[in-house]
Amino acid sequence: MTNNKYILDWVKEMADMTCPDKIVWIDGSEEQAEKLRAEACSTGEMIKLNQELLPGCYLHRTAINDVARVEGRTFICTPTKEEAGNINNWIEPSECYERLKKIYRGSMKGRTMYVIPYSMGIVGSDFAKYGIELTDSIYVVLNMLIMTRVGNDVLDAIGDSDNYIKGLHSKAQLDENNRYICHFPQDNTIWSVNSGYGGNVLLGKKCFALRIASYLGRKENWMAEHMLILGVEFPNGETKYVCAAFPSACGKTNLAMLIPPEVYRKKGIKTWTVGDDIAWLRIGKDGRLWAMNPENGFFGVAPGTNEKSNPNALHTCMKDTIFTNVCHNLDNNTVWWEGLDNNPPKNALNWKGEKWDYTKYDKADKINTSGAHPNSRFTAKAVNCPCLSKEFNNPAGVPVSAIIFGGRRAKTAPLVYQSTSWQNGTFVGSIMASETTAAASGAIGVVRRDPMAMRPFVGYNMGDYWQHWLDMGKIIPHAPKIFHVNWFRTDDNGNFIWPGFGDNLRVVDWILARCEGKVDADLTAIGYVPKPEDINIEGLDGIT
Ligand code: SAT
Ligand code: MN
Repeated sequence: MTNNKYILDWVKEMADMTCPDKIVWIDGSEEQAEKLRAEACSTGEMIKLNQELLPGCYLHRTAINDVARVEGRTFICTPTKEEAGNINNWIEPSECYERLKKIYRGSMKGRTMYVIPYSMGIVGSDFAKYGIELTDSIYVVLNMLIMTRVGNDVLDAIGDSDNYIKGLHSKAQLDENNRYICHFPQDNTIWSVNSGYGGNVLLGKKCFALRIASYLGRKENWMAEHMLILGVEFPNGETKYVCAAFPSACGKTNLAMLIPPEVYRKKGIKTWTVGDDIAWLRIGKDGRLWAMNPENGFFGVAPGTNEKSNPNALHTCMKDTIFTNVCHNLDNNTVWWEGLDNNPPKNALNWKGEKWDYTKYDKADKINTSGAHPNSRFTAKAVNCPCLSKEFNNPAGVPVSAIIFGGRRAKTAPLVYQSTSWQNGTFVGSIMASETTAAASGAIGVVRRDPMAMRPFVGYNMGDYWQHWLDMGKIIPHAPKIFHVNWFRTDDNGNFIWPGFGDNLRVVDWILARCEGKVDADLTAIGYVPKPEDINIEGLDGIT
């Protein structure tokens, strides 16, 4: 534990308000985690899966009304509305605290409050930032143990300072009308109540590592971005890194873990995952931009993950994984989701826990007819990923050659183009748009503007965020080049034109060649576009 007076006083104050029966400090030990897993299984909060086929794996179902981030209930509580900007929801901080206190009061009665000290980034490193999450959910504890670095060493690293992010989460009654995900950037505070869904309650993720961190980054001259980090190793042994920002459920995990096409593998080209969702970017001593993944695991979308689309993700989630809202195969006590294979289980429960009849599946009504919820997830450990970069635990991160923006666009946006400068690249990021997915509640498939894939995640005014991008451009001596991609263009019959997945490396290859000045391009009104012969399509069927 700790003698830190700030922490002890704050935990007491929060406990006095929420009235838990007891308080348990999470120490990061396997022993304690195992006890919590057993307790969650005994209450039905989790189901232990077939330990021969899926060792260390569990299934959890959220409440039916609680399956995605709720952007309409997410608030940036800065002293003035102006600071939060016109894209974020805003409540004045003291008013928000008062409103939420009423909901929190007594909400943990009959429950345990868990105190989770966690680090975003390598504990003790210059780039790490620390948080403590208080929660009444074992599911949250077990997910945080996978997604972040948890334990007493974090308390040691905080020492006697008050420099940590104070997160309070209570499931309360899971009442969607009183669901609040609130951020108080000036107070280093996050309050989340009445939800049990990942993105709303794993406070180290979007709440801290993007919303609060983006605010801190602006103050401290660095950037917190919704980006994967991918390494491409060339036969000469050199590895180049790209960061790519796509909205939720647009394939960041797939690109981060891609397997090179055969022609590339034969040449000895390899790819390595550093991160699949969040990048913290800082200027290195060498004047380049360096990226670090603050997380320690993957909270990936299950549906569509299969041997072909993402074998590395599939392998990663075959052990030590918590599945959320997937389909439960009762014959062998394993899990299934749409797009895993063509063998839907005959004897199964759907994501709601009801008997499921796969023959009734209707693409137009996935929520009610699919086995797995379209936003069902796996929480898996980074160390179990077969293509994890050896730089994953390097506290300095990796140097970034290119930044890639992209969205899901059936029409309009071409496969790839390059901006003409950092300033122009900032503009390209700012005009990003994508068709909405199941990762957030609301209509699906509607084109919406999503600047830098950060629309739901900027912890302050979007205009100031763009200014911060422009300002950073002025102080990074060797800035990465900025590109835009779209894997999702369709033909007149609605079929994808580009094969995607591993073949996306062909585009990344061109991008890296551009960064090295190895390949020419045509300058157009939107930026540089490749000469057709410069995208390597060797071994690709049907593309001419
Ligand atoms: O639900 S999360 O916010 O954690 C994942 C995502 O939407 O990108
Ligand atoms: Mn994300």
